[in-house]
Amino acid sequence: MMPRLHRSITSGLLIIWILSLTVYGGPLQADSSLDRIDCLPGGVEYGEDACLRKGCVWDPNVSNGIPHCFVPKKGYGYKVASAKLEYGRSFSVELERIAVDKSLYGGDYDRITFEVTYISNEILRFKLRDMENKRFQVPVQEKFELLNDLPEISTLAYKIDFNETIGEQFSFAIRRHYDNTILWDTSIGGLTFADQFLQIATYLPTENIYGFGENVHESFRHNMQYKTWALFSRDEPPSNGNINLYGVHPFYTCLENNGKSHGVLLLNSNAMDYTLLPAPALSYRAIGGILDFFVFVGETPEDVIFHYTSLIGRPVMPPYWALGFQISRYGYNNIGSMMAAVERTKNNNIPLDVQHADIDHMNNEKDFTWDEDNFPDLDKYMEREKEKGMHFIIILDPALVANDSSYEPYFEGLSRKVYITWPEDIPEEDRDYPPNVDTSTGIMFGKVWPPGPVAFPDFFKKETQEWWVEQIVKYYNNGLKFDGIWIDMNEPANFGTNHDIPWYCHDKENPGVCWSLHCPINKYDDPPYKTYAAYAYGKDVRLSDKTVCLAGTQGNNDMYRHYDVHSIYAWGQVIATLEAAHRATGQRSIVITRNTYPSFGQWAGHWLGDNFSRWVDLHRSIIGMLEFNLFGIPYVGADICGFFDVPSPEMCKRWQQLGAFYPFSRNHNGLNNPEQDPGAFGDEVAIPARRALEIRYRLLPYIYTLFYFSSLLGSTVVRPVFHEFPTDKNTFGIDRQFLWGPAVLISPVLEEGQTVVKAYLPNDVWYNYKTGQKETEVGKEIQITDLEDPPIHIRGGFILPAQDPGLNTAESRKNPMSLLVYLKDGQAVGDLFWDDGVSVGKKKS
Ligand code: MIG
Repeated sequence: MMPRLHRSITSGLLIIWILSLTVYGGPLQADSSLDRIDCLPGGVEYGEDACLRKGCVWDPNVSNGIPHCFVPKKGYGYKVASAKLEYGRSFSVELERIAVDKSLYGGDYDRITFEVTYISNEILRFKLRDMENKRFQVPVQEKFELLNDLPEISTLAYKIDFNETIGEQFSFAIRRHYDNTILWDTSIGGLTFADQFLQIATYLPTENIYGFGENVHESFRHNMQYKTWALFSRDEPPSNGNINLYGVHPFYTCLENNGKSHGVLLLNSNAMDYTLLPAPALSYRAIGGILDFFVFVGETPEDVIFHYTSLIGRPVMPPYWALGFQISRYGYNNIGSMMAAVERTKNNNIPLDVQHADIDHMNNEKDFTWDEDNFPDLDKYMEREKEKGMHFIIILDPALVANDSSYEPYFEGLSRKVYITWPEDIPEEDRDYPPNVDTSTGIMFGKVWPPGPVAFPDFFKKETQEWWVEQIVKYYNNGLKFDGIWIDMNEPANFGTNHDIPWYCHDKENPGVCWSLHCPINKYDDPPYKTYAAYAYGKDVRLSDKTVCLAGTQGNNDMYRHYDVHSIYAWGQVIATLEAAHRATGQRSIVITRNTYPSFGQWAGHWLGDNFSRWVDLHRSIIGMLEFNLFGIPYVGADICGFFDVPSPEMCKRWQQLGAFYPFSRNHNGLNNPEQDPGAFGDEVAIPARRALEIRYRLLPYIYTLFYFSSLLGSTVVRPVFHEFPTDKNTFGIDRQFLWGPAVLISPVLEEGQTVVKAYLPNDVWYNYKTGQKETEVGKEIQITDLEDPPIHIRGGFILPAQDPGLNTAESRKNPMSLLVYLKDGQAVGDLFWDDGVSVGKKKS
């Protein structure tokens, strides 16, 4: 035993030692293999020589994805080069590069600026940027609601500090003011600011990390074992691996040890990747722009989304009918099979609100046309159905065919110069043009669905947005009376880029058919570090794969490179499309978009893309849906019963039961598959689908109210269980169950032949929805064996507004309403938002 005095001195010293570490240093890492910043990511050139040439450390003795070659923590990065300058709510300091002989990819900046701004009490912004402030910065921030209206500051929820001594290696720490929890700590090293390679890394307070996308994460809570994921929008089905899909969301949330939570946005739209390290830690690599971060220091997890959406903008309020069930398929091919699907659904008494029309309803895949041979009187059919309460959503692809002399929308766009062009710095002879087009336009043509070369509208131009709105309104007035718009292929997708024999080429002798866009070699199409957005597909794949050339120019006066704005291609498109839909229909309308980026939820919802009829896709759809709720895009759902491949009746039944709880609930099918709408299989699917949708329709007033709160406060509609129980560790990893708002817990069947659902009930009062019985076992996993209907529990203390279901929302809205009251300690509360469901309303200020 130590004498008392001695012991207190020892612990006093210990406290000082810990403090000195937490102020400027990282948590002590017993095992340095847990926090390695990979020095040769992508593995293009790998080995000890390559490692040492970059000035990194080589360790041959590790496995399991631990980097052999890593950036040294000390002696690499930047040092403090000036005194801190303070201005009101911001400060800045200059930094100077250390170890000028070491460069990972060349082009390093010798001096940069670290700039910190207190946006609000809960939102901190910090930038690492070029001193001249000339590099590309993400334009979507123009429509960030909060930045246009900064609140007063009173007490900051955070602190940020760094060792200000000139000449000291630069790193900083961000702490929660309340309890000093370190939220960010960049002493892990690796800071790099080069023309085409920006890297930053931080220790994290816990392993409870959620978000980032759009990727197919196998679990909602991140795997921290050196998992790297790509971020660069791409026409890529949700399949396997660390690939990136259609949208980009460099936003994560972290649940701290005491139930408090924070979120972090990296506002960068260049190609990127991110790695989760076991320390726990996180590293980012981007190949353009600047490092522009926002930290949201909330209280609860929901509070973080409230602050996040206060910045990026609150979600759009969908019309009531858009919460009804929807059917769709690529390849009805004629009006008869579309009508048959609608009739099958109705004849089975399955509630149905929306019928979609995919590109096969168009005339040769041309926007603003329809195929009057195969879809005769589609306009009249739509009008008849709409009288019965149905609604229609039509698809639009961005690229327009250029070689059809009768196609006015293209030529109107041409005269208004709305298309993406080749840049002046790529000489005429290096530009790739399809045969028989007018090359004097300078347009960068590509190839998508229509037969012939296409041009890509550049929605960063005001002129393009106006032209797009006019086309849509004109089409509504002269063509189809749609209610909502589905915008696809806006990553933007191009077919066969850089492929000598593209997949659509069935006649190699015919260059008019087999031409595909080939991008010349240049710094944008061939950056020194290509990110996992390319490396995930192989060492030789270029970033322009499946899209247009990154050297292309966009924006007024060609102010942007496609390289910088690729992943936000659809930004101006979602804004213009919603505006056009409002103008055309005079009503609220809905837009669903495939490409998304932070803030897009202000204008649109999202479907999770071309999934497969596989059991694992049911589970993954829950993860995707939870993530998009964190991203401020709560109107989301996966294609029920799967897009590619053929579902078994059992799978389609279980998927209908799950999909009845997607905010965007649509059964959608791919080309050439057998019919899979819920009426197509007979009673085995039709009856459970109807019963599940009747629950949805009964609870529509509740979910509509959740959307109202979401549009007002950003709250999630589909909610991770831990958002309501942030101190219950058992909830942190749950991704096979989800909540609707605070009170409805859905525990779906996700496996083939499953006879038992193991559902965790957090420690609270829960009622079985079907039986109305109060559960006796809580705070543990229960076994549910009645799987005839989707297993649902309602939380005590809540009142759910409800309405008897109808065969569509026009019908259900005429039915009696009721309040479902679930008591806890003899009490319950609830909310109801109710309106006509279609008025446009005013944008909140
Ligand atoms: O490359 O329009 O994700 O929902 O049915 C396929 C046809 C193009 C992809 C969309 C899908 C849609 C399909 N589209």
